[in-house]
Amino acid sequence: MTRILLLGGTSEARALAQALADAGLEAVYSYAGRLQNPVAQPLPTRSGGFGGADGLAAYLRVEGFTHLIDATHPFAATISHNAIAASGRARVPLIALERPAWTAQPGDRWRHVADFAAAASALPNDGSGVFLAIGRQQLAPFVGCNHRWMLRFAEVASHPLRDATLIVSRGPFTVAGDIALMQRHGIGLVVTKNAGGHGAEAKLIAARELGLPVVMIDRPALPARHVVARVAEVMDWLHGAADRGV
Ligand code: 3Y8
Ligand code: NAP
Repeated sequence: MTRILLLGGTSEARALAQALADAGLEAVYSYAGRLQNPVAQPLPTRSGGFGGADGLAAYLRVEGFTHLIDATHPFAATISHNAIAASGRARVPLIALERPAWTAQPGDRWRHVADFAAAASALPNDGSGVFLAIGRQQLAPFVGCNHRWMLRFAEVASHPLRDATLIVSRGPFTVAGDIALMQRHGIGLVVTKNAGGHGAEAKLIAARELGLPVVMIDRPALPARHVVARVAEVMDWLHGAADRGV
């Protein structure tokens, strides 16, 4: 009997949840519990950490899951490491659904950096307006930088930056909306994670149309695992596994 644990938190995870529900497969959608009111899902949900890889492995065993799907954000590296370890310990097959990284298009002015500290070091420190579109968890490296910040969080939260305007919105974002936002706040540069997907790419298209430079933070490296980019590939994997009786 197939019973799936889906580690979510992205628009792709929501699309996969709908496909699993439509296929009548038994599945549970898992949130980290970061936000007060996450998007509703067409599956039963659970929220909160598992207590590391061992906690996740125990949860898989005790709850009788037969398949583990990691559809978390490319920058949610800890849970993805834990999913790989827990899959081995609990002997539950794992597949990752991960959208391809964004690649620069004609007209883009991107500078790739390896991490958040490198992004802070790449800034001009000239007091200009910067759209720091990375959420709230990784702001410490930017505390000493001399800029007028525009931040965007999914929910109201405190932050360590001076001279900052906080926009609270979880998307979906539009190009017109992000162009208007950047013009209204006199933005001269955008900092973003290479999240990929369509849920946050509006700001990149807006920057291109405004001719603004983008500091693009590359994804953290993850160990080898079975990764696909489309919901249909996950469904094929599940049907294939079911046919093989795993
Ligand atoms: C809790 C609840 C959907 C899912 C929507 C996607 C799109 C909007 C892009 C910008 C960038 C940012 C942030 C962002 C995106 C989608 C997608 C995506 C970036 C939700 C969700 C949860 C989270 C967690 C939240 C973080 C924050 C990051 C805001 C759900 C809405 C900035 C990432 O403690 C915190 O406040 C943590 C907040 C992690 C990063 C940060 O460090 O602040 N996402 N985002 C999930 C959970 O509890 O498990 O899943 O519906 C999901 C979405 N976030 O179905 O439409 O799919 O990429 N989310 C970043 O990319 O830098 C916004 O503003 O342009
Ligand atoms: P993270 O740093 O990789 O994980 C930190 C801890 O949070 C994990 O060790 C685990 O706790 C718990 N956790 C994370 N995702 C979980 C899930 N889906 N279900 C249950 N527990 C989870 O994660 P993060 O970057 O904070 O992201 C948290 C959530 O927000 C994820 O669902 C992710 O998909 C979503 N999200 C993140 C970003 C981003 O920029 N990071 C962007 C969009 C959406 P335990 O160790 O106790 O098990």
